[in-house]
Amino acid sequence: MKNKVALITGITGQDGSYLAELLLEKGYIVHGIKRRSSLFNTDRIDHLYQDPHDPDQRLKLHYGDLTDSMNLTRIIQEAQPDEIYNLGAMSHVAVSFDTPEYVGNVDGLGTLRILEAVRILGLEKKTRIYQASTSELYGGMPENKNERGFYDESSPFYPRSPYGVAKIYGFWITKNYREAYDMFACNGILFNHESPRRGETFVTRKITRAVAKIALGLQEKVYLGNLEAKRDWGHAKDYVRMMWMILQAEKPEDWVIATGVTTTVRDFVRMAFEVVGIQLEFKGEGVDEKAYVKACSNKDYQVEIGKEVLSIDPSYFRPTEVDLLIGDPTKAKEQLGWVPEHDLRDLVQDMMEGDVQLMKKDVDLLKAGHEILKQAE
Ligand code: NAP
Ligand code: F7E
Repeated sequence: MKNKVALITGITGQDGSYLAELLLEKGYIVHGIKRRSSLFNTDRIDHLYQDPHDPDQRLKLHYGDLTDSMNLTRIIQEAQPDEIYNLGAMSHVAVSFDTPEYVGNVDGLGTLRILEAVRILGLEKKTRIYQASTSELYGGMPENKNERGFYDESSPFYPRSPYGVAKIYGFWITKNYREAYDMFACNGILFNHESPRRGETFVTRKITRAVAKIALGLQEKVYLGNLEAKRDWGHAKDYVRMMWMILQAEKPEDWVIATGVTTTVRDFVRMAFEVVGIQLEFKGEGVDEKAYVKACSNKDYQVEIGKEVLSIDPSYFRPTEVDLLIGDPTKAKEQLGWVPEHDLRDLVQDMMEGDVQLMKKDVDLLKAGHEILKQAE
């Protein structure tokens, strides 16, 4: 049987890397678009791309950018994909306030460029399209939750950042092309999902990296912004499985993917420290809130009792914040049979294990450096 062909924009990102793994396991030929950068940017997919000269290599990378229509059209023409997953985006909400025009171009118009290229090439009936929509569309407006207290497929949108506003264009243009041209184009409205491959400046990964470093004596404390914010955090591995399921559904539709549980940033911090046996005590309020070590039960990670390990830096506050997100994945569970394999505790454990291993390499390097210096003396 002929291999199915997929094209992933954003293949070098967290989700793109897990999705590429999944699709290769399923026997797909996977084309990915990577940006040119002055440093290597393929760390997350290098393990999938051992020998680029092997003609049987099923992962094929193309240089490209979502701001370049001609480039996108050429790649789609060459690949003739059965499925396109449009995951490429400037995905950082806080940064979108600094680069609003760029975000509009990439996250909003970029989606249009993909849809229009498929149409121009006459592939509307062949190519199914997944658009990476987001819970940021809801903006956390409390009055827009359903009667059970969740955001679902029928909740109104009220984006609260240039990122959310750009993604709302992506959402509606996808829906419009589905209706106007009868294309199999779907939105996955995904709530936050994390993993050991999460970008280092998103709050979960910033926390797990900092906690690992603090436990190993490599960092004194971490500075965060709004600890009250609540997010519905799932594991990226469970969410990329849903992206594929959405494109295998009978009809093109929009789907909410979430866990249905919401947690504060403060509690995520607590859980991450608990993985390394450290209990915290939070004291103070607002910008004066701090966290101190209350108990330390793991002999491998001895941090002094009473040590201050967290402070607030107001520069991380956003001009407009999304206070609380919680999603209702009932439709995806009932109609597509989605069963997530990870809960928040597993997720924190997985991320902490990844970062402790990573930071231990730094400790080993430091020790090796000291050894060499000692021998040279
Ligand atoms: P990510 O780790 O930030 O990855 C984004 C990817 O997009 C990277 O491969 C990046 O390339 C690429 N990219 C950025 N600008 C581009 C451009 N101008 N042209 C082409 N590619 C570009 O994001 P993620 O967490 O994997 O998220 C995947 C998608 O889902 C994004 O669209 C995001 O907005 C959306 N989403 C994410 C979440 C979440 O919680 N993770 C939730 C809902 C929706 P570089 O590697 O070169 O930077
Ligand atoms: O922030 C608060 C911050 O940057 C989460 C993206 O994948 O999910 C992600 O967007 C919360 C916010 O993710 C810090 O104010 C506190 O309330 O990890 P984040 P996000 O903004 O929710 C959605 C669904 C996407 O679609 C996006 O692409 O944590 N927070 N202190 C902090 N956030 C950061 N980054 N850094 C802090 O120091």
